[in-house]
Amino acid sequence: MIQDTSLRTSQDFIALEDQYGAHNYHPLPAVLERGEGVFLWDVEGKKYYDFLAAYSAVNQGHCHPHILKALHEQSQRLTLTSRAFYNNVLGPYEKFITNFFGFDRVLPMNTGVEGGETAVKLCRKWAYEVKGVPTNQAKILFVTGNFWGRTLGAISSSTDPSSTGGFGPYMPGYEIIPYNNLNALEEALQDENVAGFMVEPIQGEAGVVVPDEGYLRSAYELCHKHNVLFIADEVQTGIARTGKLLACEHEGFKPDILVLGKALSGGVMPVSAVLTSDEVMLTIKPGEHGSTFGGNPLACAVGMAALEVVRDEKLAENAERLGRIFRDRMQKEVVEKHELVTLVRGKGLLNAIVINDTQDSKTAWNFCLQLKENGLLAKPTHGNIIRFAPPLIMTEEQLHDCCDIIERTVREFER
Ligand code: IF1
Repeated sequence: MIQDTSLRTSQDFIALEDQYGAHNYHPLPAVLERGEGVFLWDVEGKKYYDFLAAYSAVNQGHCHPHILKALHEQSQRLTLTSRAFYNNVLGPYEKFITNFFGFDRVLPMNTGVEGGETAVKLCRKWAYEVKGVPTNQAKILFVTGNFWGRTLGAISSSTDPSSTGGFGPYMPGYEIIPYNNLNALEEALQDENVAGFMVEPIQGEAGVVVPDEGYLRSAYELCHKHNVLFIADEVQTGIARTGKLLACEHEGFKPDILVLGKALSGGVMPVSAVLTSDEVMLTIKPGEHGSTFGGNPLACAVGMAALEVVRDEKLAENAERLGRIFRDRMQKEVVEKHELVTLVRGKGLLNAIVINDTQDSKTAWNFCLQLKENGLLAKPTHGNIIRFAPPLIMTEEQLHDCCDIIERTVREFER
């Protein structure tokens, strides 16, 4: 509980962050204090639909009772031992998650970006020990517009100047090729030192950019032809968000290395994981990679509960069904009827609309402020794109309510 009784209004809390925090974010002015399911409440008691779901970490909804039960129970027994010793939750979790996603082995980490780093390290190790790439010559391919976090390893693959600017020098051994372009991939794969190709099945940060149908599948096949590992960054698209358990399933293949994060804990704590084959995973030996918190008993208990919710509440099916309704209503009632919005795109419940404003970012920002007034929280990305990604436990009735709010806000805004 907040002890200082002089802190009451949203402005009080915003002023504190402004004074004492780093200015590395520009949040919408909503100060949230409680969440339940698809709803959030601010410190003034105003209720909102959450249409961001903590960047897809809260697919199961806020404070899901099944996940909280696992958190409470495990937190009273054992939270952290480090990997210097065994614990009695890690093994059961490893068995559970590998069966759940159909991989031989898992390496547990905490944040999504650590999952990405782990995947890149595994890929390099495999290149030297299995593929036979000469020492320090391994190359990893990335695509334009990718986003996998904020570490130096991650920003070194970025094409976004706000991620990279002022933070060089960057990691060697990376090559960035155009997204959604199979010719460019095929050309890059001619280099025998290429070890891996890392890609988000749908680009999140870039603005929910869906590649052409067949691109991912063909990219996967090209990689195999050239003995290159296909690394799927499903930190945002995975765990039912796009209407399948994994977005790669839309194109009927299983990546060689899978990176998961975010909803792996339902937003309760940072839990990420890298899943792969015996051949790749066993190239890393004791002492060569790890983390103090990775695989901790609390995270493992939470992770299993979070995945049980996804399975038992059929969240992939719900995301697929509601996503169709959402895009259909947005297309007919917003895109076709109003100039403000030029298009809607996405898969499952990972969607975005594009605001008709290429000059500056103010329109989308002001539109989100108006959505907030009307009881729905969403945030612009890259100026004129607004991501819409509610918790996947949303009901059809709630979704219609949200579409009503968006449609009404567009009408108000155009006046
Ligand atoms: C921020 C967006 C979402 C990710 C993919 C790895 C990571 C992410 C595909 C790293 C993280 C974030 C982080 C968040 C904003 C955000 C985001 F707006 F940039 F696009 F999700 F929508 N791979 N995505 O999307 O995971 O280390 O953060 O746990 O504020 O930077 P992380």
